[in-house]
Amino acid sequence: MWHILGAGSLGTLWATRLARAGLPVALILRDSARLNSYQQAGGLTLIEQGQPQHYPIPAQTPDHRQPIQRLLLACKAYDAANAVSQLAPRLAPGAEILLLQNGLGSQDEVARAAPQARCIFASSTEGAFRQADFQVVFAGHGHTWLGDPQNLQPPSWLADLQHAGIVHDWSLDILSRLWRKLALNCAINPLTVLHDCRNGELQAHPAQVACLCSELSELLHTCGRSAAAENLHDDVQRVIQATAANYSSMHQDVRQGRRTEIAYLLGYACDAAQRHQLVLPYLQALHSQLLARLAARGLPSH
Ligand code: NAD
Ligand code: KPL
Repeated sequence: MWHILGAGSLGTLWATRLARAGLPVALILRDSARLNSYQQAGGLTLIEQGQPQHYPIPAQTPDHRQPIQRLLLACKAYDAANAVSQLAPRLAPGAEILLLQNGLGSQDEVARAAPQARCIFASSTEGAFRQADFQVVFAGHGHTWLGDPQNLQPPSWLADLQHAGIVHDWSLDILSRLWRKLALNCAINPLTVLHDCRNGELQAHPAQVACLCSELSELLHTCGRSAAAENLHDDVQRVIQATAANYSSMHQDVRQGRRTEIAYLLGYACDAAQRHQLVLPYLQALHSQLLARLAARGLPSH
């Protein structure tokens, strides 16, 4: 049984694909009010290439008694540890938790909240967004890397993902993948918020992007993640071009007045620099400017 916490964008994308492959799935929703709304909707809808498909997947609240063997955690990084603490009494011996959160920091918080479970980290380039409550658009096909820094053996259920058409690889160095994605997000997302622009418009600010990439590379080397620093600037420029017409996820969050994952992206990078007594003036200034912008919009700094 796949227990999936969070019926947002990625939770829906995973739940619907696993369910249509005939695998047993149960959604865990926040509370009984959310469960009632879900029951009124009658299930999840996934929209692919404009075609909606409905999936009446069973759902429950966190206080349900069913033991959990395999949990897909599909909430934002800032909700992850609390969500897992709530479910801790239900985790069966040998339980596994698959963490879909972007950035770094939440993985350690979850591991502390559920020390008895095996935590498998994921880094995904798939894209999905909520069109309405319980209706999600599969916006960008991509790839998901999974890995466990403490146990390099892949879990047996990777075959389920294959069966469900979830394109993935088992990574022997998932932390480098997460650091690389964090660096990409730090080089692009905050600047799109500060310039209030699409990713492609950052091509008008090449010096800022180059400075950031240089400091981020220095940070990656210092943190022992040299592999994640390789050709960072080229890759950032490639992503800016490839996603030129898009607004970054952080830009979308800020525009829609939603809390951002800043503490797990730029905040995490600045904390890591401070821990290593590394002075990265450009990154730190960017962090301060971003915090000021969020505060001006009444959004939290963490
Ligand atoms: P989302 O906001 O669409 O969905 C999160 C869901 O979790 C929400 O429905 C929320 O109500 C639910 N939730 C939070 N706490 C809960 C709790 N205690 N119990 C039950 N439900 C709870 O978020 P998302 O876009 O799916 O993103 C999830 C993570 O995946 C983020 O870290 C994000 O950065 C990452 N990510 C998202 C995408 C994407 O395209 N959406 C792509 C790559 C990575
Ligand atoms: O992942 C992204 C995001 O918007 O969060 C990209 C497109 C890579 C920009 O950083």
